[in-house]
Amino acid sequence: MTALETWELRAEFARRLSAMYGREVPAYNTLVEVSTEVNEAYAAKHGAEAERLGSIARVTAERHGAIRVGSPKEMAQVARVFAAFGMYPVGFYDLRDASSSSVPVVSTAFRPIDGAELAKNPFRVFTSMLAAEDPRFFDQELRVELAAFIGARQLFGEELLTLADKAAADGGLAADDADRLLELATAAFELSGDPVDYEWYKKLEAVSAVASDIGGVSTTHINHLTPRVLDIDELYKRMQDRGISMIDEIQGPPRWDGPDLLLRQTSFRALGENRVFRYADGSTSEGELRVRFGEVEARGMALTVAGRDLYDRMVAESDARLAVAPAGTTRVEVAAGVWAENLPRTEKELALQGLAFFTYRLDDAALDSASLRSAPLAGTASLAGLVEAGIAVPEPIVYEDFLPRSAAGIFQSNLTEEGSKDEAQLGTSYDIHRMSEIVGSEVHDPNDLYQRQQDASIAALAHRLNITIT
Ligand code: OOG
Ligand code: NI
Repeated sequence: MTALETWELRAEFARRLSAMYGREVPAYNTLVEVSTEVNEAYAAKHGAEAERLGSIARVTAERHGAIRVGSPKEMAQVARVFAAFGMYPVGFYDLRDASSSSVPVVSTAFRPIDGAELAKNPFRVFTSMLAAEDPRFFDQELRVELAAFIGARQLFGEELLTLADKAAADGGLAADDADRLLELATAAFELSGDPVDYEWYKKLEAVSAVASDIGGVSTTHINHLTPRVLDIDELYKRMQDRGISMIDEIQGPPRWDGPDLLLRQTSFRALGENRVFRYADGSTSEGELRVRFGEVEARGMALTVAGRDLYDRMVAESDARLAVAPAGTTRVEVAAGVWAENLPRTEKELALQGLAFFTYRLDDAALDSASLRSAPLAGTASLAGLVEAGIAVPEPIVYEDFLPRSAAGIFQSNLTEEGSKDEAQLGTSYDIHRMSEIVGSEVHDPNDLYQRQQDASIAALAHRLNITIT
């Protein structure tokens, strides 16, 4: 029997989770179906351009999942499970203070970090940990109860963790072990039919529906699984046409006539799912919980730190203008205007202004052109000069990460209650370093990963041209 390499394990893990989630939340299958239709239509219309930010094969298989755990111990364990699939922690998101909506979690995303691995299968999972000791959300009594409840449960069994460690150490597994790993890992994220303690669940729900979803039950589950689509506005329309009502607007950058940037997402509330509740007197009854939803996303180019600063300023500017705009004006309309005023409309300009990350391809035809042959490149050349001359062609690097404000918005898409938060208290502090300690390995800074990819391509170009690029 043949062994499975890490990326094959990852692709199969994503497939199995997708099959499971489709059985659990049938609207997800509709979403995947409509996404596939939209992608096929888009590819037929745009040809090779459609593959500028990833091959059609990659985009069709592409998913991100979202899961939520309750403690540093659970976070460290889930990191071992994901490492088996070549998925490593990238980025730190503190959603406790994200804009107007606040959720009592801190998060990272587990994903492949190397270009070749991403191209083979980019499966990623946005993973949130309940900030169960943050006094702004949980009073002393609840903190003690939460720690006891979460401390007593086991989300990931020993057999799963041992197999995961083996897969990570060996870069894959023999077929039998691979099958067992996949079976156990998928099952760990299945919605449990175990009875839910009604009073405990409701007590947490009064603080936050996210807190009850995480700490109110003794297992974890996929919260959503998100396909990638090439035209999210078209998808939004087609879903509405099918009678599935989406949240009010698409999160992230507005639609505009320049290149796709960062990440645009939208979601719909899933239907209630049957759960069994257990009451204080020991009796049980059937009930319903609405905790999961459908989400879809369009991915664009990764922005540099300067580009991201500009993006954040444009978001703030859009908010400010919206606040004084005539009634009925939408955020998206306002934002589209702000973008048109502030952003260059071509990849080449974004590259020249250092606003987005690129790899650089050598255009041999441009290099061979007569004028260049008569005046060969000197010992050094500027990247901008090479781009202007058409010798170095910028190819966009796709954004592989998440946006904190959109994430907070997505969290809200199945919440009906506001929840409560005591602003007078001081929050517990978390950052990317603390998250690295919790996870047990370095949480990568996404900017470093994009920068490394860009630098490597410039170095390769310099090597081929036998010059120094400044
Ligand atoms: C995660 C929400 C964030 C996204 O795509 O931004 C997220 C969650 O609901 O657990 O998935
Ligand atoms: Ni998501």
